[in-house]
Amino acid sequence: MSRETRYIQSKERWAEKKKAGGARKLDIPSEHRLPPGQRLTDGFPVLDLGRRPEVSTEVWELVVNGEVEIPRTFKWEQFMELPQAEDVSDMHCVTTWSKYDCRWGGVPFVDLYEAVRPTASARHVFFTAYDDYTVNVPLDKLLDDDVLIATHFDGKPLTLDHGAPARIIVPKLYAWKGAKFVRQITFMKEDKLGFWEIRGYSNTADPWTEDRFA
Ligand SMILES: Nc1nc2c(c(=O)[nH]1)N[C@H]1C(S)=C(S)[C@@H](COP(=O)(O)O)O[C@H]1N2
Ligand SMILES: [Mo]
Repeated sequence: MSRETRYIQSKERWAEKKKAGGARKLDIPSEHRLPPGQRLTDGFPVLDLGRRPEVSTEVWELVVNGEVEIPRTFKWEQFMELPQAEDVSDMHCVTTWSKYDCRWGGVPFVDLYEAVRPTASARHVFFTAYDDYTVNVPLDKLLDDDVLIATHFDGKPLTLDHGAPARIIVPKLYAWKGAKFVRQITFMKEDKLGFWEIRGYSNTADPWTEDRFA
């Protein structure tokens, strides 16, 4: 599938979800829902590098640059003017916990994509966070209709523990692929490994094939 087709399909699916009233509980039978080697948790574990940067929305900026026609630096108010959506998805951490029915709210990645217009040569995306965490994701994976730059969880602004003011959610990949406290999104021609990828974690990170380590 071409990138353009992927992007258009994703936009259409987001529109359908919005029409259907936004977030719904996923109704997948549980035996098909938990990836191999995972355990279901009721709580909401916090995983980070031991640093929780307190960045208020007054000073927060999101830089979007690299292989794009329109590089942008969003202040909070400008970012909130982008289209907003809610979506419910499951979260799978490589340390083996999974959490069902996470209700995230924020800006669909496809809408950010549309705002900055990545060039035809953009293939990879590199995320940098306010705690200096970094992570890389292929652009294709980010065009799905469940990828968000989330600012809300369960209808409330993100707490610091969970990545305030904004974090990336890529439900189909292990959760380390989604940067909390996101500060910069760089579109690139070539791939570049992030914090955990350098330390031996898988670059593809597919929970369904237990693709944990490289
Ligand atoms: N900036 C930043 N983002 C991050 C991490 C981190 O340490 N720093 N940890 C990752 C990992 S390993 C997981 S499982 C999820 C955890 O999100 P949570 O703390 O909201 O459960 O965030 C991911 N994003
Ligand atoms: Mo994780």
